Amino acid sequence: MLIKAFRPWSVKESLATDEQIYMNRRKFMRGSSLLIGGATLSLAGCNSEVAHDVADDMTQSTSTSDYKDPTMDLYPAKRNEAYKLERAVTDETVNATYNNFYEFGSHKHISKAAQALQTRPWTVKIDGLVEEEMELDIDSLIRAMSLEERLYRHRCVEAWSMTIPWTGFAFADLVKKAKPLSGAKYIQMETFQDSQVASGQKQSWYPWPYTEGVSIEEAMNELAFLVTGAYGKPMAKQFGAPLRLALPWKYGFKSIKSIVRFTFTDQRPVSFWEQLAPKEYGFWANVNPEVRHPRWSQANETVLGTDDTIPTQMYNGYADQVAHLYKELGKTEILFR
Ligand SMILES: Nc1nc2c(c(=O)[nH]1)N[C@H]1C(S)=C(S)[C@@H](COP(=O)(O)O)O[C@H]1N2
Ligand SMILES: [Mo]
Repeated sequence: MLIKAFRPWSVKESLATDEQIYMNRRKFMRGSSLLIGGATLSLAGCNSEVAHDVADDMTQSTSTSDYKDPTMDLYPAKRNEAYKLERAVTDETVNATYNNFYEFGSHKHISKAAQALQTRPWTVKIDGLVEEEMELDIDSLIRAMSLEERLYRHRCVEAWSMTIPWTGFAFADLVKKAKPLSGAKYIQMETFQDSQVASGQKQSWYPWPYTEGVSIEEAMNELAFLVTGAYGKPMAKQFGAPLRLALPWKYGFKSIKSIVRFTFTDQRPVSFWEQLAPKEYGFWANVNPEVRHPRWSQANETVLGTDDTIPTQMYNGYADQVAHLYKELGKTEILFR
């Protein structure tokens, strides 16, 4: 019955995931040895890993609340009614069993594997062009911030979408805490690296750790949200506990999970996906139904947990809040890039 419920978007997924990325990667490797060093890989190895993870998934529990989190008392946080939506919230079970988290496998059924991630103790480093570098314990950080709940749309570049009640705090508050120097223009973020718990990180042809970047103006935008919880409780590991980003006007890959580091810099960061496929996953990556991904249309999206396909909106429906950030940029190419 689950299989049937997943069919609508698994069609889309087959267009968009590993084989093509993998083939692309091979093309890329022929042109450059920059990122891969002496890595050897085989398609057979890659496939058996996927088969293993899918088998795992068939026995998994869909519960997301077994883990006792030390910040449990902060949930549910008060909802900020400014971020209400016209769409229904995606069913938690659907959302919690269909995740993109390459550290735990290059397909969507990683929720069981992700339970191996130890989210305490967890330290977040703030470094680079800041007044003073800091190492923050996650619980002190979360308790120092003011948590609220917001309903956000989420649009993956693979043309599926969902709606999530995230809990977290404004990215702007972290930027203020960091006290960036005047030369800082961008923030690079980094995910944990530990191939003992995240077997995907043994796939050495990927440029681990996962990184992403935003401009300081983007980080200061009211929508940029650092997420600590979902569905009224501390976030389940597969969502990117204990701290992930939500940038709802950008394709989902910008919303980096399980962050351990924020580096303030004057250089535009080159993200994990941009290193792998720069023609497909650019820096800005704003949702734009008019600009095709090189391999498929972005005009519509399949809504997870339903049979609906709906038109995608410019900036994923958040043009009022963010369009001004990009008025200097050219229309098609750069809106996607
Ligand atoms: N560290 C890390 N962050 C990540 C990813 C990933 O593979 N690793 N996948 C990205 C992509 S492509 C999407 S669509 C979203 C998926 O978030 P979800 O599983 O909560 O839907 O996480 C993003 N953040
Ligand atoms: Mo995605």
